[in-house]
Amino acid sequence: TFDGNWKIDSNDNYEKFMEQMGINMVKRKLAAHDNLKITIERTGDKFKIKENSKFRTLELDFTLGVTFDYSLADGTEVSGSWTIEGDMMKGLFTRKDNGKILTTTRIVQGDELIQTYNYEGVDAKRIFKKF
Ligand code: MYR
Repeated sequence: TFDGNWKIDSNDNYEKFMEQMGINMVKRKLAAHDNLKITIERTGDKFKIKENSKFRTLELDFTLGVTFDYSLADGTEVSGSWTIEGDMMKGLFTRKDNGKILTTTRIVQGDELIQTYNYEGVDAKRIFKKF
């Protein structure tokens, strides 16, 4: 279900979330219009993600339940893992610079992939559509 090519369609509270993450205003403005595209390929417990945005292009692989390192587009480094519960992906990541926790989920509903984010009490959502 997660498989496919997903393109950002809309954001909900994403700027407030980025502010809570400590990202400065100029970067927040740019990131709110990052044209993010994600390609997801799942084979059993293994995922291959291709990420493309105005900021960068990258590919990564991870296995459910196995910790990996990831750098956010602004350079913030996190470490953590994804699991699946029911039809939801749940990610739990720890910032390397301050030890604080960032949680994220992905779910496919109809023709949308909805990703939620939480950091220090602030929630945001990014909604993707297939392309
Ligand atoms: C992936 O599955 O796409 C790779 C792993 C993602 C891990 C962390 C996701 C948190 C992204 C937060 C971005 C907010 C920037 C302020």
